Amino acid sequence: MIPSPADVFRALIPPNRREPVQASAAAFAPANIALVKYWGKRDERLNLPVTSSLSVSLGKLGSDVRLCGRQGRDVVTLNGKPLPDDSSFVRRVSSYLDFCRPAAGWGFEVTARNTIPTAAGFASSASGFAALVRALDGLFGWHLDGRALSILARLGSGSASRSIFEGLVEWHAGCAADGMDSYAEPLGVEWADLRMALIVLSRAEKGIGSRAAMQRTVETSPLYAAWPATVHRDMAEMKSALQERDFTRTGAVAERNALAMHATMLAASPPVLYWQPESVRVMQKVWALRAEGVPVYFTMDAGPNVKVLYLADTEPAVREGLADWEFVKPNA
Ligand code: 2P0
Repeated sequence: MIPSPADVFRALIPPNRREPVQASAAAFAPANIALVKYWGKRDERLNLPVTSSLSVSLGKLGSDVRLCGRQGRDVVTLNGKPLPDDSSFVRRVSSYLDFCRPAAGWGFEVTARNTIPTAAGFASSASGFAALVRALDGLFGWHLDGRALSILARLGSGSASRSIFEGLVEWHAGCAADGMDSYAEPLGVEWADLRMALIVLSRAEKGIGSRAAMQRTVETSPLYAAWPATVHRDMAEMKSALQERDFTRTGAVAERNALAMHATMLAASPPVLYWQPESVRVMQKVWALRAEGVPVYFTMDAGPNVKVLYLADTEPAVREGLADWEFVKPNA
């Protein structure tokens, strides 16, 4: 029988660690941007992906979460604003917290702060759930290892499995029905000069969330059949490019993988289009810079903003080329 998310929690959390060991706990987790994307699930309840994926974390850009217990319902504050109980975010967080309430009537006070624009395709659910899992680990004294934390974070949001770690991270798709082999881990490659900048085009909430868009793509896009093989090939080439610190190949694979993902979702019915005219202008500018000899590549996720990939020594040329737009550099 396929386990429920509650069964996964029960399997991973020691039975004698169901009560808080401290009054409150806080944790940070970085956002991450995929260089080879996760798009499509083989199991919706456990957030098990069709394919593996690979990301780079964004250093100090991410989510801080502070947690403490309280009597009664959950109270969630995001970026200084208390959220209404019936907001979709609170409902999602509360159903996740249901897996670890010590007793009925036990609530949580969750104070989350994102250092990255929320819900504009900058992966705040990934860093948010990863930070929440780390804070729960502290509050209850679970002392879980990275693999277990990654599995628990995945139950909140697939890409959160990768935000448990810093740097270059691979999320193994796994094949087990219970998902115990679907977790992220560091790739083991350090590349200090690799840079990713965020070009902020819109801080507005996106029209369709990635969860629904992913499902629609899997169910209706005639191009989805080609996606697993595309990712399989891109993962192999990306890993070899990263191991060799080959920037041209790394950038080329990241860019083509992102474009293939967007092409696949464009073919869904109704189509899923996250690009704005300004997104296309940035992509064309990146291509123009490359034609002038500046090694710079882009990737895009489920939102209109564009992320650019370059090496530290070309930063002046990249900043100058993209000076028309707001340029957010992690770790700056
Ligand atoms: C990624 N994205 O690999 C891909 C690329 C967006 C585009 O993972 O339903 O919020 O919570 O598992 O992780 C966004 O999807 O989806 C995402 P759920 P998630 O980063």
